[in-house]
Amino acid sequence: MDFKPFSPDEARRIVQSLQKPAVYLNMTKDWPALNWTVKHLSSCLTDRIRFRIGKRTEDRAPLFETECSYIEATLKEFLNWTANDGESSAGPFSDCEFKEFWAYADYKYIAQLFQDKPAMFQDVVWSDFGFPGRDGQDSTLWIGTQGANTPCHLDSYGCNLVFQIQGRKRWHLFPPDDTACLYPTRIPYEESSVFSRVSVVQPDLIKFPAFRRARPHTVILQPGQVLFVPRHWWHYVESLDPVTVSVNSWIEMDIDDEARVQEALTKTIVCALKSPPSTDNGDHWLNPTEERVSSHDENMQYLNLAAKACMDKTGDRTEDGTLLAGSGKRDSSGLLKTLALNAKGNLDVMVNFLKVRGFVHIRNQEVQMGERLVCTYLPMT
Ligand SMILES: O=C(O)CCC(=O)C(=O)O
Repeated sequence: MDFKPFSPDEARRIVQSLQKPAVYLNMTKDWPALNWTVKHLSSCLTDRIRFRIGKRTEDRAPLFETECSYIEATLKEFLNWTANDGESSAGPFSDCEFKEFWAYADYKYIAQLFQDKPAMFQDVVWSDFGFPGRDGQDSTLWIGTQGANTPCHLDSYGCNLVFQIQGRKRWHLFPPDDTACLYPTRIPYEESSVFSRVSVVQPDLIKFPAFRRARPHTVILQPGQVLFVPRHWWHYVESLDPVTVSVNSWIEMDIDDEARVQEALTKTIVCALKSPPSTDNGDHWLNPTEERVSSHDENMQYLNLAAKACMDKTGDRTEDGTLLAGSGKRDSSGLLKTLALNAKGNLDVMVNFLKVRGFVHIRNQEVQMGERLVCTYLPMT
């Protein structure tokens, strides 16, 4: 087939209206990024990058990034390791038995990786999907071995287009309505990701019985195909072939304004609960993708900005022009400044605030127990 099955406008309309995952075929034949095999990329990118390492054996608990080991190596060394012939140098991978471990250079911003080769950005042509100007600069790159996987999570913002370049990946997708069956948690904490406590390929059904009711949509994504992941669909992703490469782009949506407020609130709560030293806080709760723990003041600023942007759009203000209904000290400009919040202390203010706004629902007992944490969030019913 020489022509593309959808015009950019048609492809975009599908992205904006479809509520189920879908795979686009025959849309990328002329994309230069089809040549982005690891072999090709290893000649463009000679710096060391960080790989996440895991054991190939499946566990009944998800392997979160907080529990992985990491190796910094070049793509050449990675490629030599995957060849597994013992002839060429695998650098830091040499200490890792190829048959036993997988490696994943995941979630790498192409804008950063190839900042000295900006011409490469145009190799990814999202304008074919009706997003003019969107290219590799707005995309992330994922390079893995067989068995490399991303624990089940949902992305708080936008929807997602995923271009498979080398090897195949199996995607296990679950609709947003299955959220309760997936036992959501914000620990490990990463802004914009809600993780599931269930290992979806080896579920512990004694611990997570409701998972039986989850409705997986499974698809194997082949090179050249583009997967559309609608907003708030959960996904667990595993690499099936010896080497896999994919590129994705999260497409912002108007409704993200609200999600930004939810995320800012969640961040404020999690940091407030987990930052103080306590017996509950010995775990590695911060996902390695987060640079550092932000201060309460920073979180409040972030929350205010998010709320302001959201309310400015919806025009939802109180009489005196204050943006946020509810409690909490305010500074002279009416912005929320502090909330009574500490690890074991009074969360009522925040919980009430959340409920008033209808943004999130917090399971009160879990918050108050403060053991494992903490605040799962569920859509308000
Ligand atoms: O490819 C993967 O391993 C995960 C990708 C992912 O989570 C995403 O694109 O949102």
